[in-house]
Amino acid sequence: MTKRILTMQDLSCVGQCSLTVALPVLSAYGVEAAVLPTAVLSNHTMFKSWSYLDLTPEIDNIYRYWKENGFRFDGFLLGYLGKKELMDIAERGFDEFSAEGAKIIIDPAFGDNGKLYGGFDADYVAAMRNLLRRADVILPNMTEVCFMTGLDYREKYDVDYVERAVLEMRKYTDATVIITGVELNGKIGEAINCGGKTQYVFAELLPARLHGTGDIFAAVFAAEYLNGASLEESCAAAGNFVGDCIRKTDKSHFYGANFEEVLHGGRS
Ligand code: PXL
Repeated sequence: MTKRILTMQDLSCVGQCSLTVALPVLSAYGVEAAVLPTAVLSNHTMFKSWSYLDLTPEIDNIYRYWKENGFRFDGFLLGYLGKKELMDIAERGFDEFSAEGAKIIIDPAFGDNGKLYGGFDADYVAAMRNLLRRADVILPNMTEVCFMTGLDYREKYDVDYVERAVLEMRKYTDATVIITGVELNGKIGEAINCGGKTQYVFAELLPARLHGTGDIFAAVFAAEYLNGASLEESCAAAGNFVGDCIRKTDKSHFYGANFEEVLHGGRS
């Protein structure tokens, strides 16, 4: 049976991130994608200005009809939510709409490169950290781990630092911790920890850092994982896919990665 996933994140009308990434990627990977848009933005927040329509007030209504129609989801993929009030709403969603054995995958999606995205603060970070106790798998990057745990953020680090980051994160959740975008020994990859020894999956480190690659990674990972791939296989598939997207992205394109051509079969 085709798996059905509910992805909760914003809809940025322009910008190749969150739902405009998750929907096509999940579908192309053979997963039925349902959406809970948390907000509509004119464009993502790495542009110089943006509008923001909060959709939180509509969600009660949406949930009411989902309940009436008896919808259930095999998985949840959470990304950029936008407001801390959405954490409770997400928990209600898990409680009311999980199919048996449903997997909850959360990408905290509030920061990168040592900084919070525009509009986020310490309260949001704390609320996200609290939500992570409900997850089966979490996909923070190093910036997000540091904000959530108080670990000092570093541009350059060694494997001991990554192991510390994993242990710090484990204090807040029993979920599988997958730290994304880990750079070690000239490669980039993921540190995967389910409580025992940390496993690493690496790919080629490319010179470009593009916006939205975390969202692409999360969507591929979630689809592969729900379809039965192991954690390592899902990370490898997602990491390689992101690498291909970066290679396909024109140098003059500054606001996202070219995942479309890769989905379309790598046509250049
Ligand atoms: O890619 C994460 C993301 C998602 N949604 C919005 C964003 C960002 C990152 O800045 O601004 C609106």
